[in-house]
Amino acid sequence: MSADPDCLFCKIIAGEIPGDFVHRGERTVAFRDINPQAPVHILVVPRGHQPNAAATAADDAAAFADIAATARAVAAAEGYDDYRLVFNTGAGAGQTVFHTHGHVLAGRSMDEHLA
Ligand code: DGP
Repeated sequence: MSADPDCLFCKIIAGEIPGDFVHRGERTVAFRDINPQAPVHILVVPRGHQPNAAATAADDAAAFADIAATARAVAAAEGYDDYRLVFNTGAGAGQTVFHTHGHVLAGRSMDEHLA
């Protein structure tokens, strides 16, 4: 599986930078966001480096199934059946770390609209 030596999330996956992991799987990992926006804010990250969700969709669509399954599992492990799964895709959409990741958000009202 490819890794980018300059990528923050590749470094966290490799253990070069600490992460508060809640899941380490064959194809995905999950760790807590350093700047949580909800009581539960976990990043679900495919091990293989892709710059964003659009690239993953183009090159490894099956990775989305892995991400979705991991998101469900980590939310359930935190005690939540209801959660939000968000992919910021591209700098214009607010993406700041260019390794595909889904944000799992839970534990507060998600009633507000997205835009
Ligand atoms: P995005 O804006 O969608 O690219 O989200 C990137 C997220 O990554 C953002 O919510 C903050 C989080 N983040 C940035 N640096 C670190 C870090 O070093 N460790 C952890 N756990 N999260 C980080």
